[in-house]
Amino acid sequence: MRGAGVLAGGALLTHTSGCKRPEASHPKDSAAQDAGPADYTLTIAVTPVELAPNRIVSTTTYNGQFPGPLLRLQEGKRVTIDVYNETDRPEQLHWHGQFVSTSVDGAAEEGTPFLPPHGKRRIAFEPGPSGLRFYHTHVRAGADLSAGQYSGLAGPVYIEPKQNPGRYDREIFLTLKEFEPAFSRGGDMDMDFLSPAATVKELKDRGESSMKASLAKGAPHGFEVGYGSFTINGRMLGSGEPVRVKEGERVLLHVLNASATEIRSLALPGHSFTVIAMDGNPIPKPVTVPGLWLGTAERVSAIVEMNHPGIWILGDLSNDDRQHGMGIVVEYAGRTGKPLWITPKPFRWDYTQFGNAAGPAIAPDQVIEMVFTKDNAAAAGFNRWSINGVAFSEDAMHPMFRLQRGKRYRLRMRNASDDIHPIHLHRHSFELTRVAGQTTSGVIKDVVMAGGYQEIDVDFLADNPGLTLFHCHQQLHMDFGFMALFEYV
Ligand SMILES: [Cu+2]
Repeated sequence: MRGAGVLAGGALLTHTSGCKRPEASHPKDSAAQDAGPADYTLTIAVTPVELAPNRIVSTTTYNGQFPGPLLRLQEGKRVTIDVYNETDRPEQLHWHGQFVSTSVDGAAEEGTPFLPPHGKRRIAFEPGPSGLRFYHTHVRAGADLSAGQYSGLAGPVYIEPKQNPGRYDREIFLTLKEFEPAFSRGGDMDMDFLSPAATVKELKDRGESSMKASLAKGAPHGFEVGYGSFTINGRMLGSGEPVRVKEGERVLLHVLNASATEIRSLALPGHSFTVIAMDGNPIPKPVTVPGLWLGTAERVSAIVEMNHPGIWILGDLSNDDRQHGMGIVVEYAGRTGKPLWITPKPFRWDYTQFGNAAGPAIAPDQVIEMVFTKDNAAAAGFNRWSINGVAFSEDAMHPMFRLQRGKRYRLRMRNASDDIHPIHLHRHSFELTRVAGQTTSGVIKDVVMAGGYQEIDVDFLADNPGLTLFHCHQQLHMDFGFMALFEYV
């Protein structure tokens, strides 16, 4: 454990059960769009978070808790939210996966106003689309590991559909998150789990020769980030309440990877996962898989049939990360004993298994080609990332792509690096249409992992005008160039 951010003892833990708080305790904001109290209040402040007994970290949170409060909103029903920033630095609160306007979306690059230090902003919007979304900070952290998504600023959102609310008896939300970040040279993340595994020779040659040239000049590998503690719902494995189940129950898990930088996996010995939605959007038909993989900001909703009584660890496939906390105990009623982990048979994560084998019914009006490149350690020891040769910078935020409203675009993403990039498009969803050479349709997402030296196509309709941010969701990558803006009116 690192010294600076750690407090001893459990007494300082602030535990907030709800997220509503009286309006009167804060000054009125002149820009408030609605009179009266807000539906929800979110307060950004530095607070202690107890990850395990006697393991308390100080980090920035929403309402003094991690994850931030689960917001259950209703599709299309206008909601007002007061956001207080009680920290010393400007903040942005991003409504990930929702079709909101640029004034609310929570990205300075799109023009959303910052939440000033010790200031307040009231926002209002109509939630949508339905399903599992989330909110998180959207500021540049750079070399500051207390800022951005390295902090505890993330919380789940569930948007109830207009029709058919509450189809399941029991829902469990699981937010995966690491704490105590530290810089390292080179990472140990599993990069060999995607299927199809086909790489593109041209991209591989390009990436490898660039890396070779950098190392030949004596450059070290660019910085990566590792973590001291790993949690599900803010508690290290064995420290939180177990998931208590009964034999025969069908439990709907809503899993959110709120990591700043890491790809996560999840398995439960003796059980399988029937995936029904990805990034909150129903897939064409349920598909049963032995385990889950999620890039940063990805969500999976899956039903687990509790048909294997015992005390189990629902945990990450990485032994090291699971042993440092990335897991939660699943406890069947009437069973006792030590939680058991059994490593599942190796499996690959194939997005196309969740979709239709045929391509999309509608052809795009235009194909936008993008090549992602890495300049090893080129930005003061950090890897610098470029899209079509341009590294995004706060000084030059010109839109890279001009679109036309109402047109359908295909993004052909070509990854000339060996890293996996969880690519995110703001304020829109996209449909996966080709994954590493495999045609597909019907899987609607807002983040997708682009595999090392692979190509992936996604289609989207330009139907939410204004500046739209496109970026890799890996905080180190987005902070060092891996962003671009679309614009249309
Ligand atoms: Cu990336």
